[in-house]
Amino acid sequence: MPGGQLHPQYVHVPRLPAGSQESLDHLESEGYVVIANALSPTEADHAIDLTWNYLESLGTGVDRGDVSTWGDDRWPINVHGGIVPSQGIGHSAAQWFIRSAPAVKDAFAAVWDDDELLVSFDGMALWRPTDVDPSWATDRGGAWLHIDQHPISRPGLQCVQGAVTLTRTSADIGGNIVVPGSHKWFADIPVRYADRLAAIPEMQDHFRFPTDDPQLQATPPVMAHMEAGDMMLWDSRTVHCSSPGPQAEVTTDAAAPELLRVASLVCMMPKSRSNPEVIAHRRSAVESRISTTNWSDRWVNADQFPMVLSEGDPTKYRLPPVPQLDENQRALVG
Ligand SMILES: O=C(O)CCC(=O)C(=O)O
Repeated sequence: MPGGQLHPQYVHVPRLPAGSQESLDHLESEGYVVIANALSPTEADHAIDLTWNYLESLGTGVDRGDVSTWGDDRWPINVHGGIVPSQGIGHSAAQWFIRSAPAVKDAFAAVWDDDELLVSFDGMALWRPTDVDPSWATDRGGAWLHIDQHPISRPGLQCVQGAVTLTRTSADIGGNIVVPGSHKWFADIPVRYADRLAAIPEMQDHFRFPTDDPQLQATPPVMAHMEAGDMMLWDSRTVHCSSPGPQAEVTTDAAAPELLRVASLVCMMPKSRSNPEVIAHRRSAVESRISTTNWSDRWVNADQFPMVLSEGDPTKYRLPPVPQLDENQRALVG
């Protein structure tokens, strides 16, 4: 993989029912699993509509029917070329709709054998068409293959992340890529990468894998096929990122432009891992519409990410309205 190039294989893996033993077995052995139909195709389409409502209500002039309004001057701040992590997206109607789907919770409840769960206030991967503007391309996988768990301060299984795709994946477009079985490399990272780790604060749950790592070289990443409404779950110790497809070629119809990829980041962890101080922050985050990372056991304000603050002016966006949550949703806040 010279120069950080990666060649993910586009694969069809079993799409397994939420909460099934097969799904848990796949997650444990491979470090990831595709859950079938977390949302129905109709619900996925509805969630795309809600996502556009969010984008159009930012007050910057984004219009879903006019691709000339999708430029960076109007689009919410995005990182890695494709992820919108802040500007109220974590409390958009789209995100609350998706994370309230029963199958989403069933999948996480089975992972933890616990149905008292807290949900992340994560953002979404929104990929604009690269034939219209090549600079909209998401970062190539080799640039940011990572795990989302500190290898020293958080030993063992701590978190399982999720991405519900609202659009069907294809080899052309790309999506989330994972390195099968790489969660099993985690325990050796402090030994193999002591110097690299020394530079990472213990509270920072992000570790980038160098692409010349011999284990990575020997294990090609995969991009799993997913139907609209499917959810990928992956262990935070699994090496992953997103990447354009190996055959990235798309053609946009200017009369009916579409996003290439719309995926909701969603993560649930047992409430027992959190604490009253974090929960107080989470309750107030709903009112102030602050987004978070995947972790719900620790308070991490995604609107304050240095990467977000350096990418644009956060004050120019109108926030979505304060979500009116039902009892089940309030339980997911804590
Ligand atoms: O699916 C994606 O766009 C990448 C998500 C990811 O790498 C993450 O949430 O850590």
